[in-house]
Amino acid sequence: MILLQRCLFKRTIQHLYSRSPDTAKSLVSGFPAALLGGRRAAGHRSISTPPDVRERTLVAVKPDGVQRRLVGQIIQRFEQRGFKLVGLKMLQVSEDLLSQHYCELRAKPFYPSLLHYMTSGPVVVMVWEGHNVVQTSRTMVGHTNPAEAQAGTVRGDFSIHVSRNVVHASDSLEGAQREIQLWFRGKELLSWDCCDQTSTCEV
Ligand code: DAT
Ligand code: MG
Repeated sequence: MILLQRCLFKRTIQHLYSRSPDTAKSLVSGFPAALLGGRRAAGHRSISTPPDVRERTLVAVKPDGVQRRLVGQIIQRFEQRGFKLVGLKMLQVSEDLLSQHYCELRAKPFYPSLLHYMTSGPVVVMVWEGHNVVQTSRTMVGHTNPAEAQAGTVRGDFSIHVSRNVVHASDSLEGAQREIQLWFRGKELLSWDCCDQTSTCEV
């Protein structure tokens, strides 16, 4: 019976987290560790911290990918893997936004041609959410240079040259956070419950 209560309570809090994290935090802070599963004292992730399925990353289909009608296939790979789409838009990107996005590359000799290529047509930019999504997305996207990218990765399957490598994915948690804030306004990102969430990840 206690186990059932814990389970129901945990589910309620998780649901609340997806809608109102602040309310959920203040709610759980008033409950004893035992009711939350007894995990706090053992040093495991407690229910008062958001579950890591909320990790998010930025993925963009670059102008060459859009021109070659690869948007659908790229989205399909992330859906198929089990990640959740929480933001999506198509835009003609400005040089100003790009220079912030690629601020670390400004001194590189290829930077001017990178800017020219990235502003040559529309891009489709999206935010994906899920367990370990930053690192897994990088693996799915493949090596920066398609010549070295493994078959089965997006770049390994759809591209041959570093200057036209089809897709972007954030390279770290900090990078993802910075890039998501750069490309999206808060209200453009949706927190929603995906019906298969418990089938793709233990929450
Ligand atoms: P990644 O996109 O894998 O994170 P990056 O951040 O080092 O790689 O570089 C950003 C983009 O710049 C990359 O996707 C393609 C372009 N680029 C990188 N190295 C290049 C090179 N040597 N010549 C031309 N373009 C390059
Ligand atoms: Mg990069």
